[in-house]
Amino acid sequence: MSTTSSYYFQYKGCNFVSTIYNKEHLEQLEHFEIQDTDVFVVTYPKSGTIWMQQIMSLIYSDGDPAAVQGKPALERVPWIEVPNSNFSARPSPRLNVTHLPYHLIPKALKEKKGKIIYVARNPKDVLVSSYYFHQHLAMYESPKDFPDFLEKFIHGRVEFSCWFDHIREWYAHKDEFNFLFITYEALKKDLRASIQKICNFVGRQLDDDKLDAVIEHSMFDVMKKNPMANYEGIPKKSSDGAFLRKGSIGDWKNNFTVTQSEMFDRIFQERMKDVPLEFIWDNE
Ligand code: PPS
Repeated sequence: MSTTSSYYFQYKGCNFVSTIYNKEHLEQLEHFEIQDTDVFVVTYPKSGTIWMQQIMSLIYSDGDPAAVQGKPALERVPWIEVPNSNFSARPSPRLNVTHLPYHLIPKALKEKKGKIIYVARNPKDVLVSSYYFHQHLAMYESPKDFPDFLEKFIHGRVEFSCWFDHIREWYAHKDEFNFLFITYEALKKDLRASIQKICNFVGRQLDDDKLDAVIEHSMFDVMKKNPMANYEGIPKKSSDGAFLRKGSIGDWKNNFTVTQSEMFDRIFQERMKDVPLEFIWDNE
């Protein structure tokens, strides 16, 4: 199916899916009052958002699994850009996720109120994850085919626009915030060390038993079986679609041709040449 013009609307240069978001809410959220205890996990879609919803819920409940078994992740750690996210009425500490680009975030965050955790993932795996997600979730238009989706992704004709702009803009402005940068791949390779880093950043101390519990309930297989973590209830086009799909590093190798990969690498080198970030592209 081709993408119809009313499928997205643009707000300040960023693409939003019309059936999920609205301009009035996006306008209002720029003026949200921020408290020092507020935490915002910022991701480009498919970079580890629901994993971080799980990790943050567990960190703030000292590893108590009941915290992630009684209420859907969407209610525990909402996306602030979703109109019914109820930000202002929620009690402190407010844990949030967002896919917003830097220039649409609540302005008060730039006064160094609240905390930002930016989670990045290598963009080839982001693209592949997003491709299957669009194929399977009912709320999205299905991509025509992989080459077409690749083209759209590179040019930012996807929701939340261009991956390169998202990370470049956030990284360039990171010093304006209380800011922690982590990666999906670091979470995969050493979950314990990454969780400890997050705990230090948000000022939560967990002893070894509590840390073990956070790790156990954030593992892919455990999350996949937890209906409050895996978004089981979201309508699918087919039964094989899942938020927790493969959860691996390097699945892009099963989807990109050599030519597509080399083309992507050239664009990556060009667009990221002045950004001092290293990405992990495979699981070796
Ligand atoms: S969304 O729709 O933007 O909120 O998606 P997001 O949560 O950012 O990204 C989904 C991908 O994250 C993977 N995921 C995990 N990987 C490893 N371990 C755990 N616990 C985990 N939880 C989620 C999920 O499987 C998606 O990646 P792919 O590559 O599609 O499997």
